[in-house]
Amino acid sequence: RQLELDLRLAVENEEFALFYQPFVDVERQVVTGFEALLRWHHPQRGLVSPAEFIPVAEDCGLMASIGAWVLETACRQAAAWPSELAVSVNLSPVQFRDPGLADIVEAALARAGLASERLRVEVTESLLLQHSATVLATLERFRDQGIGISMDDFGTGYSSLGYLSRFPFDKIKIDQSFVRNLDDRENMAIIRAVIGLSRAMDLSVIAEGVETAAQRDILLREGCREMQGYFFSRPKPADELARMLLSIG
Ligand code: G
Ligand code: G
Ligand code: MN
Ligand code: NA
Repeated sequence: RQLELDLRLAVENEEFALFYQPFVDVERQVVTGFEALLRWHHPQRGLVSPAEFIPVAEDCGLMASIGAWVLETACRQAAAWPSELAVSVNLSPVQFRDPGLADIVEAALARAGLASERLRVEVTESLLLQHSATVLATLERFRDQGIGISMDDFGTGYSSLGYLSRFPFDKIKIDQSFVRNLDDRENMAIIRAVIGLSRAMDLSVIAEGVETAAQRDILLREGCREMQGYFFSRPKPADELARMLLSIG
């Protein structure tokens, strides 16, 4: 397929970039960190969404090298930010097939000179279905190093609540599909349940996809103080973010 061929060239030609979207602690009114979101500048097609090319990369064996590039770049760029800001990197389940993933992460941190406490990783529920000892061992190494682990898109996959206690997560991300329509009683009930669950399990919680002041206010009232979404900021190119941080700095 053409996309696969183009993707192989993209790795060599470094056509990738990271955009960053802030996490906001709405109660304290501060930015606590940024999620790194991969972008591909295709020479003919322009910006291609990761939703389109990551599944291809996963199928054709390119995810490991793209994922390593993301880790390397995110750690290096975050090392230049103020030290209270964390960077959060999405990891594909495919990357966990390599038992050396924790070594790749440690090497990226060391080369960047980034404290491990400033890195967090985001994994989806599908990872936990692999039922593999490697996955648990890698996540436990992350935890032991002080790297935060977020369960991304919570509530959209095969969430077994047992997974939440068996794996060393410290944060749940409420999927944007639940935030989108808060007038819906079922969505609201799910959000309440997830917030309650996070409290009971001593996990922090963040709501994704917050687009309006009304959504922000409802979530805050329900006890979710950390949020992410277009209402606060769209994902921004790394250089634009660096300039913003410098001018605030
Ligand atoms: O940023 P955007 O909404 O277009 O991202 C679409 C999807 O791609 C989301 O599910 C997001 O988690 C995923 N994604 C973005 N960047 C990365 C990345 O660096 N690695 C992986 N594995 N997924 C990513
Ligand atoms: O799967 P993950 O949660 O990592 O994907 C995050 C995706 O959601 C990214 O592609 C990002 O660009 C997108 N996103 C972030 N904030 C918003 C928002 O407020 N509204 C919508 N529709 N998408 C968002
Ligand atoms: Mn994510
Ligand atoms: Na998500």
